[in-house]
Amino acid sequence: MSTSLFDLSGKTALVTGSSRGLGRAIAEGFAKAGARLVINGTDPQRTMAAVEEFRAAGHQAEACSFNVTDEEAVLSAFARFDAEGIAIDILVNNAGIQHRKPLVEFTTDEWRRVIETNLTSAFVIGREAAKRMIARKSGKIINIGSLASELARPTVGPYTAAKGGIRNLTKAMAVEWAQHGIQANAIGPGYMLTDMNQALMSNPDFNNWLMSRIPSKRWGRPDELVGTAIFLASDASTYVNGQTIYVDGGMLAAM
Ligand code: GCO
Repeated sequence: MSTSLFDLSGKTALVTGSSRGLGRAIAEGFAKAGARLVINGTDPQRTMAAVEEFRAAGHQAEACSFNVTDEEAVLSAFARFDAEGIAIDILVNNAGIQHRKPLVEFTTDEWRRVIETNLTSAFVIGREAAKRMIARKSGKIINIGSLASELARPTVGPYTAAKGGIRNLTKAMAVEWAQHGIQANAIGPGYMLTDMNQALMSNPDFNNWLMSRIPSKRWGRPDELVGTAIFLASDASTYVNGQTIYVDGGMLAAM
């Protein structure tokens, strides 16, 4: 039973792509707030290693390794949850990839891979989670967007299209599922210190440009998403729906 607005005790959270990066940070924050975690990743060994670390820290965690673009694997995962009585109270659609090059150089298959991983997977996993949340008249869905949900920059066209889709998929989820006690929202991380951005961090020209665009004059840390994620996953946001909250050091506020 929740004892405070931000307490996730008694809740089970599935965070896709949570063996590392932003998903790992969010999952760790949820665990510290009392949630049981279902850790997901494409690599079973890395996923299990993460689960062992959660358990060593005294948290409840289990592994569920699947590629979010593999619909059969997603359906099998939810069949397992049903069979084992695991109710996913909180879903974070975090898994995603980046692919940078001029739009005219992308093959259609490369386009599809980014769209499938970053957008379609959020629909498929969101649909399966929502079917069960509707039956329980309760649930939290948090999609991970990006500054690219609002703005574009050269060389990340497919990612930008996908993340713009995340912003509006979140609204679509909200307008259909809010009546069933589900809150669907999104977090738009700014430029965060993650493996995906390593190439950018080590590019002095990009880094100088970025620092000129961010009022906070620094990259964000993955743990700086945790407060917003707990807010959206908890009883503190029961009347918040369809929103994208940007955690970006003020970048979207600046001309
Ligand atoms: C890029 C980056 C960005 C960040 C983030 C910004 O190449 O511009 O990968 O997309 O990862 O999404 O909000």
